[in-house]
Amino acid sequence: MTLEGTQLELIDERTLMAPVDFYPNFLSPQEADWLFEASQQLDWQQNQIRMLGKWLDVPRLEAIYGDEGCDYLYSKTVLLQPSPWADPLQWLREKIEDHTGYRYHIVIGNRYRNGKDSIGWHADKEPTMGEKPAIASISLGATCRFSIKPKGSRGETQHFELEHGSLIFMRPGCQSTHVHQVSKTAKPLGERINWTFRPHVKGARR
Ligand SMILES: O=C(O)CCC(=O)C(=O)O
Repeated sequence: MTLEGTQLELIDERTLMAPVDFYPNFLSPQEADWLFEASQQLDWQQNQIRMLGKWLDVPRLEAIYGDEGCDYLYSKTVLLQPSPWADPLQWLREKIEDHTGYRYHIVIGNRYRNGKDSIGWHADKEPTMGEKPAIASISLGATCRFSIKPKGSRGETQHFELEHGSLIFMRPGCQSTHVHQVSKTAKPLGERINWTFRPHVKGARR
């Protein structure tokens, strides 16, 4: 049996949709304001990454909180060592766990100071997260454009406008099939803080 063109298109559209769930109003405006202000007081670092034989500043500030011993190494050169959970992040962790039904052991923060800060196309595939991690990502502050596309050349890029208080949930398997980014923009853009909640193989059992 052969499939007609329209049937094939339908199948492609369905299978290539990014495996994410988007909740624009996950936090109330009051919760989002409180978390944004509390996040600004936390411990932010300017890390360096080794690329093409050079050490370069990561184009954003970073932070990590989490269970003891849950170190996180990415791009083979940037080692993040978690501080114990800060109260506002522990509150957010429990809210996200209740909502998504998954457990998270670390949270990595990205602080984009303006439109020149960014994160390039990547998938989060570090083995310390285990196989097929669920990743929950919270946005605070300025709205940014989050883009996601299938790996390889097939399928379209999808864009989400991540507003203050929104949650985008990347389902298990998403990191194997898709890459994502937040690109630079020439438009004037205020500060934005993003928290990605992730599992870790050394996480505390709760
Ligand atoms: O800032 C964002 O929304 C994306 C962050 C991200 O892609 C990551 O931490 O891996």
